[in-house]
Amino acid sequence: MIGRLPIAKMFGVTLIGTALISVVMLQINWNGQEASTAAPEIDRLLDVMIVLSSFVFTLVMVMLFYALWKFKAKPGDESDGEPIHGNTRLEVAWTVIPTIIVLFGAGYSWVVLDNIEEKADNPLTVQVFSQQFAWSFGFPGKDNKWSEGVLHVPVDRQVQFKMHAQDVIHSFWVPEWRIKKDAVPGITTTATVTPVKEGHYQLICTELCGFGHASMRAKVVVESPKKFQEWVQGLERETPPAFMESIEQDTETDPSEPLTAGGG
Ligand SMILES: [Cu+2]
Repeated sequence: MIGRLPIAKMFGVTLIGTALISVVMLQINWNGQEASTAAPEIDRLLDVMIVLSSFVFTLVMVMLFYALWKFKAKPGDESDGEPIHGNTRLEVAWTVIPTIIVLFGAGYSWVVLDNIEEKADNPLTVQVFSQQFAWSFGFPGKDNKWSEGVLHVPVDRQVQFKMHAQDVIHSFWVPEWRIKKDAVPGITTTATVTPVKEGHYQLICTELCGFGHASMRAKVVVESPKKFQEWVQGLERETPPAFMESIEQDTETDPSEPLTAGGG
């Protein structure tokens, strides 16, 4: 019985269902505005994943409802179901199709990650210090300028954020930039972002780090390079010694880069 499934019809219904669900799902702006070079690439990847997931979901639903309708017991039928000894074609199909989908997703994600993390010629390095429950930032230059709770960056220039967690694991996330990166005690992790839209954003801690986690936010301002320079020069405080020490002590996750102290 199972050997004579109406494959062509079921596949047709699946394609129509996939198209309908995809059209609805792709109308929704899931991630908000795109404010970095990485954002459109990540959103495109999400769109492709939405279409693939819609296909898998519809295929499973079509087969489920077909089985419910086709193999339903007649009223009063108390007998056991027909013994089934497998179906080679079906088993090959449900192994090969998901394998192709997963390998495609992995390959595509790899390419996107490679693109968005590519190092630009003259990136700005900003040290990011996270602690329960606050963010602060160290800027390049001899005097180790330091800002608490407010991060300014220039527009259209790549920024390499070097994370230094002071206590537990935190995570750096500006939704409009899409990039998310864990700050792990003892390790320097790096988030690479090129902001492309001036404006005000919010840096959110996205790793549950204790009682004050929900309020662990910082103000982000993307502005012209000139305004950014003025703002950095206007900073009065220097990075506290304990934070400077954490820069020296943390190990880099990318062994090809030497340790840099003081945001140089
Ligand atoms: Cu947190």
